[in-house]
Amino acid sequence: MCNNLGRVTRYNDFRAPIAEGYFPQAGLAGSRGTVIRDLDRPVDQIRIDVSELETWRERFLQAIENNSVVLPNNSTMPLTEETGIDVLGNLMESSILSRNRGYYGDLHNMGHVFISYSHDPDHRHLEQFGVMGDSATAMRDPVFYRWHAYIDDIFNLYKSKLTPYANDKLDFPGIRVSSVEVSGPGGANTWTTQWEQSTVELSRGLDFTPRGSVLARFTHLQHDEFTYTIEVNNTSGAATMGTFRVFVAPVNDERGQPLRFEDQRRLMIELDKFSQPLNPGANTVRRQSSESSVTIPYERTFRDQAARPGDAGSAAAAEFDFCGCGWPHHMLLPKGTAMGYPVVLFVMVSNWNDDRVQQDTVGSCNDAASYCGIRDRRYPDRRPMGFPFDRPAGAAALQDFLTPNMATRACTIRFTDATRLRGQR
Ligand SMILES: [Cu+2]
Repeated sequence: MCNNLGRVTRYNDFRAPIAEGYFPQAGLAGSRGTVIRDLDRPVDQIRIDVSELETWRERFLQAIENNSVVLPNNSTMPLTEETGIDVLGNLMESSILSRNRGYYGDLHNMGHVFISYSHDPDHRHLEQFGVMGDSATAMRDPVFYRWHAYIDDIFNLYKSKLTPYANDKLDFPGIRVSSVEVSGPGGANTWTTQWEQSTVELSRGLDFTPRGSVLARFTHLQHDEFTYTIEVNNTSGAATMGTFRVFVAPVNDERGQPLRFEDQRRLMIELDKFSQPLNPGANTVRRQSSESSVTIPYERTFRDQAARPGDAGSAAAAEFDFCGCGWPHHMLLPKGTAMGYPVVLFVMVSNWNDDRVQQDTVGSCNDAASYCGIRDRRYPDRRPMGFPFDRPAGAAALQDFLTPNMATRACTIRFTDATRLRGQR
């Protein structure tokens, strides 16, 4: 939206041409108008019809409609408010955790596979899979966002069947958030972004043997680091612990009209989540953007993959890979615009005693736990991912949704179309 694009049109008609087909050798124009087709590629041991994908989709939607899933012995298991989303997630991202792989198939991943072979479904052109077939490259293809918009929509369909959170689920009696603001080089409540040019060593990733180092220079988005300041009044008379949940969302739609809350909540971006002791009385909580629970440091996003220790599949290799999980920190904030893109900052303090998960959290690389969880442990929050925006609410506007333990602040993201070299100011 900062680039004057509309929201993504979901890809939900598997018989329709994909208008923005992407073929790396030819760029965006390469395979415009491709339709996914029945796959028969013995060389990849893949033989599956598009109708199978449609059958899985129908069964998944039926599970949402019935609020229950069919098990392999043909009995049904209800989806509960506590674990329903996990059951559906495990059907969608098919693995041994799926309750019925034979029946519900492998919808999300096979969508990628169908699209990635749409240019050569029967291998007659001896082509390999396209970028959608590998999670390292899928985001290059515009259809990635259309496919995921549809996956999101399916889950939202399930969430829309749940009762909106009542005040007892949202409020934290005795805890009042009187204000939230951000400060940084742009001043109060103005975030600043620009381009940054970096150099990465690529020689290890090439399939020819270079004589020396191969340095690639690339330009990417970067933001100036900032600080949240949150004023919290604890009137409960005792010290307590709060979970701080920080989000940002656009204010207007593509036409510049105010977003309805139902649309805005689905555009909420989680920026951070952390727990913090709250003394009786007034508390000023400060938090640095670099501490975000959704991101990993720049250095880890671009680290040398050849440094992976141990053999493939070993504990050391798995630990290395887990440490690579997390949103790239340089992309924490949306790009913004030169004029200053209007957004709303949201913070909520929920009761940590209701949120916490009892477990020992040994291990490293827990700094992006919001998106990645903790390795070999339970997800470290009893509330659903995206809480409190994971389900529809009755409110017409964000302001009507707020309970006293929440606060918002109108902010802008100001983008400067200039490039600075990494490591220099
Ligand atoms: Cu995907």
